[in-house]
Amino acid sequence: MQDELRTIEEQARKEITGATSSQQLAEFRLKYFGKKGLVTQYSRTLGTLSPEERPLVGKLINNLRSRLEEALKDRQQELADQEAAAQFERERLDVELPGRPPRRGHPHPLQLIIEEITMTFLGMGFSVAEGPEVELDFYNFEALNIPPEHPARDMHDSLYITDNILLRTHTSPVQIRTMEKLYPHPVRIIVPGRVYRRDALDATHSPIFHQIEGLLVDKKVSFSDLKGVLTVFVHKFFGEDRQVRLRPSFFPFTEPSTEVDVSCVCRGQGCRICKNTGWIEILGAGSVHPKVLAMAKYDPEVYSGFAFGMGVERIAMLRYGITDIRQFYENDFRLLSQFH
Ligand code: FA5
Repeated sequence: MQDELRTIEEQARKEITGATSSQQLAEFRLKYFGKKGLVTQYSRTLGTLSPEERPLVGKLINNLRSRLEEALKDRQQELADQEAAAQFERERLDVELPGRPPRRGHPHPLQLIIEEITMTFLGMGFSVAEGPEVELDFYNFEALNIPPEHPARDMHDSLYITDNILLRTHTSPVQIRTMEKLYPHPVRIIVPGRVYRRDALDATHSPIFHQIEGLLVDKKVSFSDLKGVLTVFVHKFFGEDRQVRLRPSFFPFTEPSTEVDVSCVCRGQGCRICKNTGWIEILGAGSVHPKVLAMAKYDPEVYSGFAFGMGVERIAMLRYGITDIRQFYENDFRLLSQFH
């Protein structure tokens, strides 16, 4: 019997060591210690033994049982440790793996231009004013001396919402709104904003674009003040070596009116940007029309002023050498990520 028990123990130990899961260990327990288990069966034979043999064999069986239990426990622990180590390996985080940094946002090139121009005028004592993009016909046209049948309305192909409400075609209505608010105080504002026209989209036109309006109203403001302020702006924004040229023009809300050119980077040599003229048009301007002052209750006999309006996209195209206005709106990261 001793030999038999030794064989059982050897076999059992092999099975314990060979078990690779707790499931297999459970099966082992059943096979050896279950109701019909191999070791259990030996315990059952004790009754058939003589009283002398019984305690001896009983002890052998008990010892075998506890040795196997011990081995089983150790193997169980080993398997649990292995399982934990494997899980740890599976879930391991490589804390030294370089992260994926989120892409940094940055201002749109048009926003950069608006900020730079705004800062230049803030430095000259102007402040920023705003007005609605959905505007009354009165502010967009009538108060600016553009009555209903005036041909100047054709210059602004408008997007109407109702008979007398439209998307503003320029930032000039903010001139009137601000004068109404500030009367009788002097006015010195710039107005960056979005404007809308029924223009077809092409390389230099967009139905939605940006303007920056300027308005200065006070006593004894002359046309030469306009030229002075615009010259300072051009020197700051384009460079000290650039020249300013005023050409006569027409706007119903300014009198006299002018179109302002800046000398081209080619210094008059003639290039593609200036179409070989040596000059680039950057804005429209003029002395505020007496009728416009009167609309906002400023007495034209006492007050005078100047106003100007520039297209932000056109200026941004000049600054960055962009030849197609559509590039500003396409959100192409290859273009946008070049601006910081
Ligand atoms: C005006 O809108 C006047 N309100 C400007 C002004 C203000 C004159 C104050 C006098 C006193 P104009 O329609 O020319 O003017 O437009 C001004 C600028 O807007 C143009 O020089 C051009 O740079 C830009 N612009 C006009 N239409 C478009 C367009 N469809 N897309 C992009 N830019 C445009």
